[in-house]
Amino acid sequence: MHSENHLAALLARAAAEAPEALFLEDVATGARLSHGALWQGVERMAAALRRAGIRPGDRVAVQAEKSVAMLELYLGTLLAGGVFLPLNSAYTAAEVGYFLGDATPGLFVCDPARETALEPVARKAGVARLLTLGADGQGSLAQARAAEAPGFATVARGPEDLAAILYTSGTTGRSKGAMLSHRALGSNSLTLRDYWRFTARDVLIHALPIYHTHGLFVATNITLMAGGACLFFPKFDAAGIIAAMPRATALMGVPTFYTRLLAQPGLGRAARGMRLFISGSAPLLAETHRAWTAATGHHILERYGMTETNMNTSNPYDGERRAGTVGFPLPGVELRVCNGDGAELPVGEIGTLEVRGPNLFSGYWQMPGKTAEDMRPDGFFITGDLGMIDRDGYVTIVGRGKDLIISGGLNVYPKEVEEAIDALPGVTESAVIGVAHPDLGEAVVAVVVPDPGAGLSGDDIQAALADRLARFKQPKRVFFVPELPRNTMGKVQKNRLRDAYSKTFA
Ligand code: MLC
Ligand code: AMP
Repeated sequence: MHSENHLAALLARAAAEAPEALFLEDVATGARLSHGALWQGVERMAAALRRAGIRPGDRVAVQAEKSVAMLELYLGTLLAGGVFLPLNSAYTAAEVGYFLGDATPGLFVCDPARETALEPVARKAGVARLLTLGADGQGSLAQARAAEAPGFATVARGPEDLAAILYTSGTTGRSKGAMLSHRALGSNSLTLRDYWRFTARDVLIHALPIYHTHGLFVATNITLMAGGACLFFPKFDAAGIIAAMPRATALMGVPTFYTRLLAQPGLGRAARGMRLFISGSAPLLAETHRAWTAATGHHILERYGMTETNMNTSNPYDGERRAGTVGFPLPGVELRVCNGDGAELPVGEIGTLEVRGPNLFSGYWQMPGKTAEDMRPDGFFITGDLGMIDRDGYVTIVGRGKDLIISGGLNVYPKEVEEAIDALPGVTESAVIGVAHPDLGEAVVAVVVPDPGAGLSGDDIQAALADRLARFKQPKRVFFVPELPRNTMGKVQKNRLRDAYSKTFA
């Protein structure tokens, strides 16, 4: 099935073998979908995309709510030879405008409710077509798909062709589109399926968003490749997940999932029949790992990945899942700890993590200079994460060399928030930091120097940012200071600010 299309062939193999097997139960509606029925819908979606003018290599950008139709759009884009480009549904129109202008998609798909707001943005960015897709099955793309028949003639795509572009913000300036090939996605998902022993008997609780690597590629691709099923939640819902556990075998989540689930009654009983709990995208506190074991008897399996690299390391399936570590490099992935010059450091020393393998991206979209900066000549990618490898081979992430906040598993680049705040009238300058937060891991905090006599309040700042930055990037707290601490070079000392505000959410 779809044998000429590298990634689609890997994803659709299980459906060809057992088309009647359940792929998904939509928790919101109770609707159930088999693997075979999924791919029929995907073929109809691919036909609609072709009719909308999508040709091989065209980007298909989408900002929509999580739905089965959006999964069909992802897979339909692959069949049509296109490049899938999902955007966080929290992005403001201004943010969406940047991505559309940079990626120049052949088609932009948005939620029907946002069409009026986003149509001028898409037009300004020069996007050829705008169609809509609602989580409730409404929208012009849903109608176009309904008018098509299954049996699409799949477009041939090789391992090095692009399957997706996912934007990741940069420490300096603009967001970068990570180009992900059929090879990178296919090889990583196969490795993970086998490493974590996913089979057709698995039922995954899928409560992650599908605009990021974790929910889209790790969770969805593995379920497809295993021929397993998922319980598809529109978004995270602690009580709903507890209720679903007795029918499920596995859960993938960010650490916030686990801290929230720990506060739920009935967790221990519900988790009894589960096979596997996986955490990633942000550091899982060792204390959460231990509390989970105490409550459920299960050891959470923590793994480490990035948009650019897919998954790099994982704790073992058998053997010790060591709290506070991200385990071992996955089969086929090489990982080394280096100093700033790329020289490898001895066991136990802390340095920058560099990785190499078939899982790596193909570069940043239209940014060859930036791509070259982040790659070593021997093909290792410089992650910007700081870590070490211990004598037993376990990798521990101890911090980040890049100025990055991870809030509830979502990345926020302080620079972007600072630029938005600094542009406001009455602001001299600002520094944005991540502060420990019991629910989100880290929360965004802004420290602002107002112009003399400006009389600004935190609410003024929040209100002014509302249509500029997605809600999750907006500061949870704003503090005003007469000046920022600087070192002798004039650089803002963020570590001093982080210390000063460390108890904000304690
Ligand atoms: C929502 N809000 C957040 C937030 N999520 N604020 C900060 N950080 C977040 N992550 C805000 C909303 O804007 C809203 O603000 C309020 O919190 C409640 O919104 P909600 O929609 O009810 O939140 P909730 O559904 O509870 O979402 C929290 C969450 C979610 C943690 C469940 O953010 C989530 O699913 N995160 C996972 C992200 C993810 O998939 N990351 C993987 C990236 S891939 P207000 O003020 O309006 O009330 C990657 C590579 C790898 O990193 O290794 O995997
Ligand atoms: P993203 O750019 O959204 O793909 O986020 C990737 C970043 O998330 C990595 O560079 C790490 O900083 C972080 N990350 C992912 N998994 C883990 C983990 N298990 N522990 C600590 N940090 C993680």
